[in-house]
Parts: sequence; C-alpha cells; structure tokens
Amino acid sequence: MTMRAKIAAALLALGLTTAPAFAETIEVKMLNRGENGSMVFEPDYVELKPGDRVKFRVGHKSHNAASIDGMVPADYAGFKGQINEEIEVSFDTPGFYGIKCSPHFAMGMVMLIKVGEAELTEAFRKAEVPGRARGRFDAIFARIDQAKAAQ
Ligand SMILES: [Cu+2]
Repeated sequence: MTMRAKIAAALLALGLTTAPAFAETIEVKMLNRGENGSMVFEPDYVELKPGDRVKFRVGHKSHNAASIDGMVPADYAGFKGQINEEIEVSFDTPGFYGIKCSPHFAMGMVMLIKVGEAELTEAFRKAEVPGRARGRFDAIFARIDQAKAAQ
C-alpha cells in the first residue's frame, strides 16, 4: 500500500472522511491509427483529479509522450518519454496540459489533459503548435466549450 493509501485507509477507519478521493490511473494509447485518423492518442482528452496519473501505453510502436512547452501550468517542469516507452505520469497541479508525440507533433499527434478546476485561457488556446496539431487542439477545445455550454 502506498503512503497515501495508508493515510486514506487510516482516516476512513477513524471515520474522519466519508469520501476519500483515491488517485486513479487513466490509460492513454499511442496509435498509428485510431477513431480520429492517423497518429493519435486515444482518448485525446482526459479530465483528472489532482494526484491522478496517466499511463501512456504503446498501442503501436515509434511513439512517445511529452509535455508541450507553453501548454503547461506555469513553473511545471515538463516530462518527455523515450520512444516506445510506457511512462506513467502523475499530474498534481491544476491546469491544462498539452501533450505531444515528439516525432509526430507536425502530423497532429497531440492530446489534452485537464487537472482539477481550470479554465482555457486565450493564451493557451493560441499557443504556437504545428498546423495539424492546431486543428486537433481546436477540435478538442470546441468539444470542451460545447460540453460547458450544455451544462
Ligand atoms: Cu507518434
């Protein structure tokens, strides 16, 4: 058991909390081809609680997962997996995180992660990315805006 799980279990035993927010791990696949076309992360958008983790799985070879400079919370150090590396990344700071596959960034292989409460800023929406990545991010932003408008 991790220290966090032990603490949560202890609090639960003491009746100090009724709804412990256990951290979860969400899997994202790196694929040559998926529902949204070629060179994709699937799913291309996930919402996390602070402390949740994403495991980037090798669906097809020759991909990696890396954070995009300029599309992460201020002061975030960033991460970069090796090609074909299945990395698990923990996301603690609320905000939006743009993720790319380094060799296929120009082909639009990107995804977006939201952690906790966060708003899409104009600066984030307009961050400089290659054209095909721009199209995919704009499609994700549109889905987020639609979901918000429907609330
Ligand atoms: Cu790739």
